[in-house]
Amino acid sequence: MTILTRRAVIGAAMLLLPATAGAQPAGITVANPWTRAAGQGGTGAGFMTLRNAGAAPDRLVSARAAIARTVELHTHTNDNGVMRMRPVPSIEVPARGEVQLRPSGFHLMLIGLTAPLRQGERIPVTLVFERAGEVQVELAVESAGARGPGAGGHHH
Ligand SMILES: [Cu+2]
Repeated sequence: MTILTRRAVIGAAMLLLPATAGAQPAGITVANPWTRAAGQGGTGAGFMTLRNAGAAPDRLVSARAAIARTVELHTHTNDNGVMRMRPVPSIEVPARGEVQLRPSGFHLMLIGLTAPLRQGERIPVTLVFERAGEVQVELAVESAGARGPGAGGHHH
């Protein structure tokens, strides 16, 4: 019993360290990360605001999530009135500025969900920045038709 407890405490301490180390020197902060409910095997989209407190621009170059086979960076383009998604190699976060990932704009595409995204859950995602390195976020799962963070539950 004592050994089990000690292991649990050490395990929890080790889990906390990378998240803290990744978030602090970054200059990057993330506001309102959210996603929509989606089914297993399908795709999900991740939205958030990326803020850069640093004096140099940074860029989001990749992302990964345990719940998705792969995560791509996408944007939307208006192709003669038809909105289409396409992958982009990176998303720039201007110096002392911010960029929005939102419906009809930049977003994370979670492809090949290994489990459903259920409303009310939080989905851990690792963002990888060119300068800031890895930043951990948790997407709050809103309803399937939600248009913004924290808004999904109020429509029904
Ligand atoms: Cu997409």
